[in-house]
Amino acid sequence: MGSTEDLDYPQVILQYSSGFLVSKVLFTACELGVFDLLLESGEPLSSDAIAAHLGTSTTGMERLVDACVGLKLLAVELTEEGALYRNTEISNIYLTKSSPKSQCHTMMYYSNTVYLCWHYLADAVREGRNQYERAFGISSKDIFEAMYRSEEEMVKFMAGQNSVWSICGKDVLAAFDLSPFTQIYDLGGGGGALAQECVSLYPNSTVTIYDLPKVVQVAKEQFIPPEEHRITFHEGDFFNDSIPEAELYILSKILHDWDDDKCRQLLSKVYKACKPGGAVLLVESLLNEDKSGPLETQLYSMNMLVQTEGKERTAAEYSKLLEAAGFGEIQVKRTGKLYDAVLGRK
Ligand code: ASE
Repeated sequence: MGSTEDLDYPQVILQYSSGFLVSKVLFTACELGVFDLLLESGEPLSSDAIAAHLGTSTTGMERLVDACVGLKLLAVELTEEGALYRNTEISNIYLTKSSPKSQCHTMMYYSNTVYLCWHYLADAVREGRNQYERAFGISSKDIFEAMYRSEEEMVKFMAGQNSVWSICGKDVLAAFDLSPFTQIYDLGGGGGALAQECVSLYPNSTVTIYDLPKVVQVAKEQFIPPEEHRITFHEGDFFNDSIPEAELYILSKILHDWDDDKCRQLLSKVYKACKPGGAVLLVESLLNEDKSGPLETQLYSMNMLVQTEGKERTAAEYSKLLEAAGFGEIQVKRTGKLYDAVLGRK
């Protein structure tokens, strides 16, 4: 147990209370294209030059880049011409739009959608439900009707969801040897970044992205290159339409959107469709058994409260859901990164 000497408690509380300020600085620098400009320029720039290029005020930009230096997202050097700013390695890799590991789309989704829902966190806790009605004035009867309320919102969500797989995709797919399964369905596969990681890691596999028709349309047109013949598509609603037979079903960040009843319903359907000897792979951020952490997962679970009908769960909770649907030989692999893997067999 930590004693009061281990941590400067007032300091910790003040840091926590300004956490959202940190997020907004990061989001704003991304949104305005500060990191993109400093990558493209190839040389350090003054805050006035950054402001001029991006069409912002000089007074605002100076404060934004200084705060980014404080966060170690930028580095500053004092020269005769004044302060010059450049990207750090982290921002070059994760915060520039052109980087293969870019997280900019996640930043935009958090800044423009998630952030607005979190304004009503107290209401969400009081009522135990998501906050689309308060945040956006729309019904939340069907959460994906609400989440995909415009094509723009849907594309932002798909792009954001895609970007995490450039960081954790390999780990969750290599957690188990999936090479015996060649015929794979990615249920709710969205923009298909995980499917792309899957066919690259398992060259003999073909992955079918099963998602709502409007999602599949956009995935085909904007996310999956037409020459990728190992990825195919199936338009449908996995609660109301049939699920075709396959050897492996991937449910990546699907069960966390739904309550236990809906999860059992979906898993039973998957079990019936699954070939004997086949399996289901759950990709989720796992809570500790006593729910004492990881903090990131606890926060994601709060986000599931404000945005969905689901929650983040422990490995035992997912195992129970899988067993209730008929799956056995359940194996859990923690990757040490944000997302983990649970495999159940038929
Ligand atoms: C969902 C995933 C997410 C539904 C809504 C969501 C994410 C953000 N909003 O299945 C990605 C995970 N990030 C967080 C903060 O939960």
